[in-house]
Amino acid sequence: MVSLANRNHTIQLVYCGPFGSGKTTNLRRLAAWLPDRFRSRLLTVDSPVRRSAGDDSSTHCFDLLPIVIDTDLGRLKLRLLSVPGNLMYEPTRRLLLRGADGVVFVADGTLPAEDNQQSFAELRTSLRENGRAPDSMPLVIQLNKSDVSAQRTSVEQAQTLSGTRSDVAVIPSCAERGAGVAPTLLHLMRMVWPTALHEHESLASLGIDLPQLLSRLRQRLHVRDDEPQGGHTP
Ligand SMILES: Nc1nc2c(ncn2[C@@H]2O[C@H](COP(=O)(O)OP(=O)(O)O)[C@@H](O)[C@H]2O)c(=O)[nH]1
Ligand SMILES: [Mg+2]
Repeated sequence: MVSLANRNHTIQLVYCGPFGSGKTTNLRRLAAWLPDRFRSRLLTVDSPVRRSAGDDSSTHCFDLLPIVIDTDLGRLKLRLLSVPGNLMYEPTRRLLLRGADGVVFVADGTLPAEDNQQSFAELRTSLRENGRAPDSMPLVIQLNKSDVSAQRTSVEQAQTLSGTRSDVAVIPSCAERGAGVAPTLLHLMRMVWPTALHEHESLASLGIDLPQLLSRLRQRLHVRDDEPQGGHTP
């Protein structure tokens, strides 16, 4: 007998990247497209740490957006998290990355390539410290702020972030306007699904395959099936 608890499955997707690259904006966009605002509400968690004495503004800690997909046989929860890029939050980042099934690295096209590289290196360190092999983590690189004319990180430079990996797509985006946001998530799900199925055998009991899952996600996000998915693969 399958217990109800076994019918709930969670896939954790973590958005990382430099401070201000657009991680929260990605999740905000997705939250605004989802029809069920109640179950899929964007939760922003602030830490009570004060920057200085007398400052009572709390600092931003992380964002959480659940996307629930029900099938006839159970429920799949995509847990989207955005984690701060700066070093101060390394422990939070490490904790949230521990359970990651996939990662979106949101690079900031308006930053010099070295800044994106440094943030990416920190992501790799956090993964390694969790005992996760950075090179086998399902990963999509989003190159954000494509609307700004003064680009300081090119698509080619973004592509080199992942080193010799040939399975990592770079998706140019303007998260502010919503462009590239859904294709990034859909592409990451494509990368994550085979590994997730392998690692959580119970996922198979949901009776949903990847094309069905992507189609359900597109419906939820109002993306047409024939819409180009974007992305540059080497
Ligand atoms: N020009 C432009 N600005 C953006 C874009 N995406 C996000 N931003 C802005 O960049 C700033 C930081 O975004 P935010 O999502 O808070 O960054 P986070 O630190 O990665 O969560 C905000 O002022 C956003 O409005 C974009 O595609 N183009
Ligand atoms: Mg943020």
